[in-house]
Amino acid sequence: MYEPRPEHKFTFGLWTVGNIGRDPFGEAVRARLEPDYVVHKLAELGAYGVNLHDEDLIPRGTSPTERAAILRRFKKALEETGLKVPMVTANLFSDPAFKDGALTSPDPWVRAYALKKSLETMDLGAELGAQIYVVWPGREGAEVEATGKAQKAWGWFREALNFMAAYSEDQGYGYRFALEPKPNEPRGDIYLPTVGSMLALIGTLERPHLFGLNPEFAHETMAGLNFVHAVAQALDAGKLFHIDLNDQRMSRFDQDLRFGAENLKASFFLVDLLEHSGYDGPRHFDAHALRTEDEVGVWAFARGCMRTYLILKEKARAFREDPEVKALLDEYYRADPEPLALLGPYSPEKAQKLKALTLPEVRRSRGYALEALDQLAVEHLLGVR
Ligand code: GLT
Ligand code: MN
Ligand code: MN
Ligand code: MN
Repeated sequence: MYEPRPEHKFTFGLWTVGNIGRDPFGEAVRARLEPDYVVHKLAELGAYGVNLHDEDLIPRGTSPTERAAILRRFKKALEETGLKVPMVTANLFSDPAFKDGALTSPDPWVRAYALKKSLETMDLGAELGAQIYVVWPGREGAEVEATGKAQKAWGWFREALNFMAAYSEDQGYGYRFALEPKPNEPRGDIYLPTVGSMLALIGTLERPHLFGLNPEFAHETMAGLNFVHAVAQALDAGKLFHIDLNDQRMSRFDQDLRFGAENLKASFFLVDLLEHSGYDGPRHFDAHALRTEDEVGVWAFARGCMRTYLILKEKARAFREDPEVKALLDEYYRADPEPLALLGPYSPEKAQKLKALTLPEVRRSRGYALEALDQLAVEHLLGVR
């Protein structure tokens, strides 16, 4: 039971299980894992796919012959295991050129280079069968307001996204672009901090239907926001194109913890939402093993992410089928026909009737039984129901 299988659509990035444990204070604690080795290990563990940045697979400065050899080995591993590459993304944050932004650098040389790198990553992804292209604007932000860049950055970013979508159409790649918000880190403040800000930007693009979200648990949580609500909003807008699952404590640096390691209750309701939403895209774990771990710990971490998801999925099913939960929810959403007839689309008659409406006093004194409902959720989570 709770054995991960490809049909569960679990994916990891090369950069996640391949994380070498560097942090701002300490050097690497683990050796780099070869991409084809990662593919074999992930397949053994029951994952569906592996995602990558251009540079995770082809390090900067690789010669064309070396590039071809890496690609050959990687594709062979994919063929042998059946693992997919559903998503690719360009690394627009490591190169020193990107220190004051990539697609929103004040230097047009850098903006052009970031765009070139994005187009080449789209070519690479198309060769590997990727359908989703993530844009994480980690360096598109600032620590200093004196430049006035905050007013210009939107235009530059929009222009780049429009260019990329047009290129994808031109080449017949069929990408769906998933934009990933984050409030801060590595920049002091990132221009596109939340799911809501990304959704608003999408409405201003030339091909909005090609753009959606790649929300990350840790990123909304860092800002003290409710990730379940953010995902629900993206779903409501038809914009959940991809999702980065991990865990995080609020108000800290980006921890990218094992899924469910910290906020079990929020993870439970997130899985509940995803599993009942009709979302059928990848469940991507953008997390990494703790710096304390060796390679054994890395695979324990990866297996743990997937098992916790499957356990929570089972608990969410049991919770929704619990007769006591159902009874409480029936009562919670009970809808009298009288007020219902006054809601919905506008009509002048309804407006008249609404103005004559008197709220029955019992609507003020009623309780919503949320203590009982929430306790049932907790008891399911604790495994006593
Ligand atoms: C980086 C970041 C993630 C993004 C990745 C995509 S890279 O690890 O912390 O949140 O999803 O570029
Ligand atoms: Mn993160
Ligand atoms: Mn991260
Ligand atoms: Mn992420």
